[in-house]
Amino acid sequence: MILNNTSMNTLFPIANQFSDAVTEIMPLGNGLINDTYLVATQSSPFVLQRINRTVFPAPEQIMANLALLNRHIAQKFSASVKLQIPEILKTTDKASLYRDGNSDCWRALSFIADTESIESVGAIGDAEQVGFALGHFHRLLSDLNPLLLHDTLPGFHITPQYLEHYRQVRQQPAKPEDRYCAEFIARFQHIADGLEAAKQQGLLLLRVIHGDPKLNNFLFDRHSNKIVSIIDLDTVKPGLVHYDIGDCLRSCCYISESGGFDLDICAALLKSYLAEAGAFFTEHDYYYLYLAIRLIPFELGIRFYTDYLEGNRYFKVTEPEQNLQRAISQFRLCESIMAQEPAIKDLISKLQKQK
Ligand code: GN1
Ligand code: MG
Repeated sequence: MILNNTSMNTLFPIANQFSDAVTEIMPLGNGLINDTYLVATQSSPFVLQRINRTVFPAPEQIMANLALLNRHIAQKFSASVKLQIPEILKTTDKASLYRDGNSDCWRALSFIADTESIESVGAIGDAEQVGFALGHFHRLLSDLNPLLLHDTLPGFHITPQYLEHYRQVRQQPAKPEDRYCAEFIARFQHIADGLEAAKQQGLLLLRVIHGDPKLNNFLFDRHSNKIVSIIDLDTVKPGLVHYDIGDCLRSCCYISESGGFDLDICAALLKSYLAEAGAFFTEHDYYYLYLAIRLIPFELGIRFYTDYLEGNRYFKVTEPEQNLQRAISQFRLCESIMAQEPAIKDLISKLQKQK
């Protein structure tokens, strides 16, 4: 994205709320919800974000959760903490958020220097790093009462609700791509309930989750290639770690050439995840892993397809059919997962035995 002079002119006064030494502002990352910029200053750079108000109705709650997370991690023995998370930078008036003339909400976060994010897993070592980092994140927060956190996005990852909403907006499919999505959802709608039913029955417990641990939310140190940070913490809230594991695997195991699911990456990632977080994994947690791996791409496909039907109101697009194409990719990934069901289940049971 190139920033023209008009957008630059509107961003400078906003960035100046957080620092009086701003020199340059550049777009950062490729998130589909918030707008993110890197702000260079005469001292340290920082990250400036406009929080999407349609998606996150209560930005104060996001900031309160992030502050709690930072306090929780800060009181741990520092050598036991292997991940940094961004810190909140206050406005010159000491506020966590700045509301501009359009009532848009802006916040600033510390920038984790000398790191990079990746868009696809290049080597098994990357997958091991991601598994470790997600497991470590869950472990660091496993002694934080999830009910102390606000639910910043009610309904997030509650698949039956996404399905219900889809049913309300669905139309007669117009083209083959549409028909593929509609038929896929109709055929597999029975899988939507798995995790929520287990949660209702008390088989899976609420824990503190990240909510959006896709590959590019992990930051690798440029020199060591080790993950040193996890970002995008707006959806940290009470939930099932299974949502996180499913989301992390659907993004890391996606094979761009074929659209399939890479079992070797899955094996490496789960193994290192469990080496870190396995201590709190119960029999039920293991049992529901396969269902989670299958569910989250199905859910994301429904979310993309519904947004396409509703005119792309939630996920940013650069062309009108992009959410339809994104939905198809998720459903194809889900198909590949189902085709490998015996192998994935076998892998999970081997990991459980190694415990
Ligand atoms: C959204 O904005 P971004 O890319 O960090 C979405 C995730 C999806 C992801 C798909 C709050 O995250 O759930 O998995 O797009 N975040 C929210 O790319 O809905
Ligand atoms: Mg996100």
